[in-house]
Amino acid sequence: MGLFDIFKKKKQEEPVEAEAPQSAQPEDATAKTDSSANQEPEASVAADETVTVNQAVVVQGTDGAEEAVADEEDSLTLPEDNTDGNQVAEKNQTNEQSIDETERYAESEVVESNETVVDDEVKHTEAAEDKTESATDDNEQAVYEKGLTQSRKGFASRFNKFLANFRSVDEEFFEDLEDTLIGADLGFDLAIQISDQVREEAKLENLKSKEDIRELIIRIMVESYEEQGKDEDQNMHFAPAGQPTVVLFVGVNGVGKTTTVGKMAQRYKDQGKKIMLAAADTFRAGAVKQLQEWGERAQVPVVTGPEKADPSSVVYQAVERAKAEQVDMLFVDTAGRLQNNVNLMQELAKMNRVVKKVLPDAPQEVLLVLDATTGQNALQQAKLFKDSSEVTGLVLTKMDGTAKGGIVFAIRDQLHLPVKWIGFGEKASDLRVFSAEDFVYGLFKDLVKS
Ligand SMILES: Nc1nc2c(ncn2[C@@H]2O[C@H](COP(=O)(O)OP(=O)(O)OP(=O)(O)O)[C@@H](O)[C@H]2O)c(=O)[nH]1
Ligand SMILES: [Mg+2]
Repeated sequence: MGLFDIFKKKKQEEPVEAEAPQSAQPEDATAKTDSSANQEPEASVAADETVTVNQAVVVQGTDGAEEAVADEEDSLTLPEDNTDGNQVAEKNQTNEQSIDETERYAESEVVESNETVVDDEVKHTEAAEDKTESATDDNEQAVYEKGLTQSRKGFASRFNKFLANFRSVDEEFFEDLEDTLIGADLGFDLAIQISDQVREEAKLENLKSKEDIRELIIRIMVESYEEQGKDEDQNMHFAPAGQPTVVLFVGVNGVGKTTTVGKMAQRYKDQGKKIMLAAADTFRAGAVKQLQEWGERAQVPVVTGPEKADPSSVVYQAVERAKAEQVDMLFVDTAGRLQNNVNLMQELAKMNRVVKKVLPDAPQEVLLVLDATTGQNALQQAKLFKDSSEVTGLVLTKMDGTAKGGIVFAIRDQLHLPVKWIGFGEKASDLRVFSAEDFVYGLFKDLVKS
């Protein structure tokens, strides 16, 4: 069963009171939903003998990295937009503050385009939203629906505005469609590609009504998303039993690395695993303390070094300790900003090598953390990290704070890196294993009738 069929089936199973009048035939309701994408990942990496290393060499960091850095100083740049996200004050903002900002942002997006939205569609969206308010942590789909409220509203209002102007499938229609998709963060290339496909199929199937066109667009978005993800491995990878699984968290400043480490520590601790954290962000004042607070909350040990220590030496000590104490998982929090971006990339590469010297098969995962609210900027960051570190997957944070869920489509289209985790808020339970099914449903459920 394809992703779009699963989506339609979920729509069909929705409680009736929230339904809008039907205009399309329901799909086959007997097939089973494939929930494999939402399973907890299994161990899969083969064991090798570990190699002991001369600690002094590693701690001194004699990799020649510093010289290389000088040569390459100006050859890499990160997008400027994110540079002030590193303020300590911002890190200390309360939940209330950040929720307020999120709401203001989403409201301004929606208000801007709501004028032309057809009344019954707005009511339909609101009814569905009320329903998701009661989401519990146990119900994965409800968590997605709640977390994607802003994005769903944003998408619905963009689409409804676009379709309110719909008269016929002409050139103006395609221009508006492309603008709508780009506005939703899908990126230029994907917007054009989807628009071309809509053009082809609308003609082929001779679709003319607003409802048919609406469903066609969503179907093509979902199907092309599914098609592009065929070869992506979304599972987390683990070391064989008896060896620590090492996970490095990388990404620019302020994207949510430390928070994600804390959330994940809590999650796996709750599953009965023995967890250890490494505070390898020795650059930013307050970073170690922030991680220690998460460590205390989850009651897991945090390996730290002296102030301004070589981050790789902290990593080395942590890996040695994790191995000696037979922990199941070691999560390494890294800096989002060093003296410059080249230093940052060099440092991440060095950490990777240091881990391998103690545990040749580690790190099992290098998770690049991206902030969904930064849209296309996040894509640029990802390209840079992908080129210089061995990123195995993505964590997409702050999904609750964006009105443009289209970034998930753009990531798959342009990066072909699997989104493994998604963050819907600041609490530990707000981090979820990424599920394409729940995501697609949470984003589009108000746009397609059963
Ligand atoms: N709303 C929301 N906020 C989040 C989410 N994930 C992280 N945050 C917030 O984003 C801010 C930055 O998070 P950090 O974890 O400190 O980011 P970082 O990448 O470690 O930043 P540096 O250490 O400066 O590189 C904090 O206020 C977090 O609470 C999320 O999924 N949703
Ligand atoms: Mg941090």
